[in-house]
Amino acid sequence: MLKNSYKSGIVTLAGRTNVGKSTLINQIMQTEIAIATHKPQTTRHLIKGVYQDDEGQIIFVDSPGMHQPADRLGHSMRKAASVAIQETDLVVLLVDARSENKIDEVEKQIIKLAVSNDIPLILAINKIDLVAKEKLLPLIQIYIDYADFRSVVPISAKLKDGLDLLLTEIKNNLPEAPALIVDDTYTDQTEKILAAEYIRAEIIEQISDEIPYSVAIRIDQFKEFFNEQNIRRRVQIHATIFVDRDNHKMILLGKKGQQIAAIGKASRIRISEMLDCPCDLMLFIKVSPDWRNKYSKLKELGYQSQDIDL
Ligand SMILES: Nc1nc2c(ncn2[C@@H]2O[C@H](COP(=O)(O)OP(=O)(O)OP(=O)(O)O)[C@@H](O)[C@H]2O)c(=O)[nH]1
Ligand SMILES: [Mg+2]
Repeated sequence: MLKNSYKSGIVTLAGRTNVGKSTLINQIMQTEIAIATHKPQTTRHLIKGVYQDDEGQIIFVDSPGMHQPADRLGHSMRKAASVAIQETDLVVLLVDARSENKIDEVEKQIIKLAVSNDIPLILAINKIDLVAKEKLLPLIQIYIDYADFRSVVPISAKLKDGLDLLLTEIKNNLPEAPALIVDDTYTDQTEKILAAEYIRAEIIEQISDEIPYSVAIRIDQFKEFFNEQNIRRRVQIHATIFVDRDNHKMILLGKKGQQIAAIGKASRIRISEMLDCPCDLMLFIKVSPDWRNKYSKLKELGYQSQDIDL
């Protein structure tokens, strides 16, 4: 009986920057496939996670927070987000529960893109752990007056509150269809991509001001060592951190190289956990002026021509 009503489809998590999209995909997937930080504009590319249960399979797509782009990287992030909103079966619009009682321009654009492509929307009010319950109703009212949402679900991605209901509502609004992914792929994020992203997350967390926006990571070497039983014993990673300017390099290095050492140490611990084996991590810093506006550099770093295929 279950098989007959099996639901499947692609679901894009969209919204302003910093509303908790990556936190939500990680909580649903129960593993860190997308870095989530306290700073805006953390996610730069589309990140897919395959969730399944007895009732269906959902391919979640985490998208970069919509914002007005300031450079070519920003344009590429925005393009990725808008592709993800248009080429999907359902959009979950995430809104921060602390928002003022008005719809942001960026949210209007997301709604417009979805509606003009006939894509149903679900509204998820996130971070409800941070506001008084009475604040939610007026906020929800503004959104439901503005657009047609199939459902409205208040959640706390951080505390995993409301996620079961959100999953149920998503499945209710997906087509009856067989699973799209039949092997055990659960994400398109490779170990290499995740290693680069974990290093970037450490830089975002450890370094204040605007430097994180000017940073990109390239994995130059990812060498695996196996024992006689073909079990991976160790991984050796060399990575280059690109920055815009000389003084950014100095700040990243820190006094006597202490800052980069701290970033390396914390990243190595996180990467080892993800790889489930020890890893050696060598970090290099390179100044690449204005890389965020250079098409070839963006391509090399994987920030161009995104599509939704897994
Ligand atoms: N208190 C609280 N904090 C949350 C919740 N969900 C996310 N956060 C925090 O909000 C911040 C931003 O979370 P992200 O998941 O990186 O947000 P995002 O929408 O992916 O952001 P971008 O990728 O930059 O657009 C992080 O510090 C999260 O810990 C929540 O439900 N409650
Ligand atoms: Mg994100």
